[in-house]
Amino acid sequence: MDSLKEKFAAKAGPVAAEVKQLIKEKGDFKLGEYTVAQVYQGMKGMVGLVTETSKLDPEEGIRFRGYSIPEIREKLPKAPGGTEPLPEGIFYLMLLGELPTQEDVLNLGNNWARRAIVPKHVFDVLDKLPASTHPMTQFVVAIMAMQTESLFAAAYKKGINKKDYWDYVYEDSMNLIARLPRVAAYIYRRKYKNGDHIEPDPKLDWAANLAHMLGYEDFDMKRLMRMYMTIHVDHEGGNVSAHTTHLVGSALSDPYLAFAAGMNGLAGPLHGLANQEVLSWILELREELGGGLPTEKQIEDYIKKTLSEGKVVPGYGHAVLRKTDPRFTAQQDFYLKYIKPQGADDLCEIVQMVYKVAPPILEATGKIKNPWPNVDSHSGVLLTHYGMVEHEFYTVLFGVSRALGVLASLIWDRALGHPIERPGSITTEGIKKKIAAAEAAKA
Ligand code: CMX
Repeated sequence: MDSLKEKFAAKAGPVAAEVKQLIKEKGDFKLGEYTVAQVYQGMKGMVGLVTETSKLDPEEGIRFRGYSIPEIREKLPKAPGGTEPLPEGIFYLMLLGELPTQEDVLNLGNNWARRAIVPKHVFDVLDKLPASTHPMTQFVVAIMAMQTESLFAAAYKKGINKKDYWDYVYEDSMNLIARLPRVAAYIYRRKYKNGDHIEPDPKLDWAANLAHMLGYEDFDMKRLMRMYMTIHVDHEGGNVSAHTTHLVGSALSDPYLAFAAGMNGLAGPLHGLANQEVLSWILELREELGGGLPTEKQIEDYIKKTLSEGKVVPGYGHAVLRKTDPRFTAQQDFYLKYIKPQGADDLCEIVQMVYKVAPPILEATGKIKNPWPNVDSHSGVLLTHYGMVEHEFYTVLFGVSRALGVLASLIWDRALGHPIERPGSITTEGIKKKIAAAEAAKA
């Protein structure tokens, strides 16, 4: 058993026993009430599932096991000479609830490097797809093709004790996380670099190796990739990709099936695909205005035009957050710290201008609950700055990072013995009857 798994096993047993006791003793305790609006409008604010890895506060943003984004950027171990955290560290933190040491992240990185070999048939399957296939579709197809490797599915077929589910889910999750960078890089090089593939370098950390296999060798892109992979990992359990992975996993579908389902959700423009949409939106804005830096008034007019056409302004708004997303702020800080001192970048500057202009316009609509930017608002322009201009690929990077959070959660789901998820539903007729009965009782 690897050391991370040993530490997890030691932790999971007592937590599972505590949760069982909690359900037994306090199972009837009411956590809240919900409204007709919540039932119709995406269950916002309804507490309906337990997620151990992170918690989102509407005002303050995400905390991973209690640590905010600025705290994890400061406290998590860094690569030698590096200034941004290693994603290995946030996975360790989410899984165990403890900050890792430098040695812990090194061990985890080596563990993933040992598991990183992608079976050949996965590449064969990808090679059969038309090159025009969207990178997110290719990503999901590759994850599904890797499902042949599922240790959970194989063990379940033979017959396993419930208490051992987490062990196989752990193995599948670790293998998946280890292999995703190679798969993502293969899709990128196949689609955009004439299939000129780059072998992994097992001496590099997980995120730097991803940058290397994508074809970006400079230190700056590796630093960006470490931060990018760290800040996109998790956003508590209710977002589409996390919730879908959890839901599908609750049917004891193996981690490949569950994660692929989650990635189909991430590929939606209201969720992860927004990072691609933001870049397209900014480029269209620039093109329409003849290139260069637009004025604030021009940006204002462009936002109003977007709204008047019944479209969303991508990168703005959030289902839970009610302030600027700290993941946006971290990326803004990255721009101001590492890029701007070498010379301002036009697209990054446009993002800063939109940040100034958009919120009052969105607020003035009177219906948008959060007029502030989310994570997707800034990520594309940073990647573009370092030469990754293929914006259809951006959501795949989001997906590679998101694997760390949703799979850490899936391991916990099975360790805690969560049952199949099956919320109740109601018809509109049923709602009307309930309202009428309550009003009649009052009269
Ligand atoms: N531009 C235009 N209209 C917006 C808007 C935006 N950025 N954000 C919300 N609205 C609209 C909604 O479409 C809704 O309109 P209708 O009442 O006509 O249907 C209204 O404002 C109320 O929506 P809300 O309660 O404020 O927001 P939701 O919780 O329904 O949706 C989100 C949240 C993120 C889907 C939405 O803000 C949005 O579409 N933003 C743009 C896409 C985006 O950036 N998504 C990425 C989110 C982060 C991620 O998951 O990666």
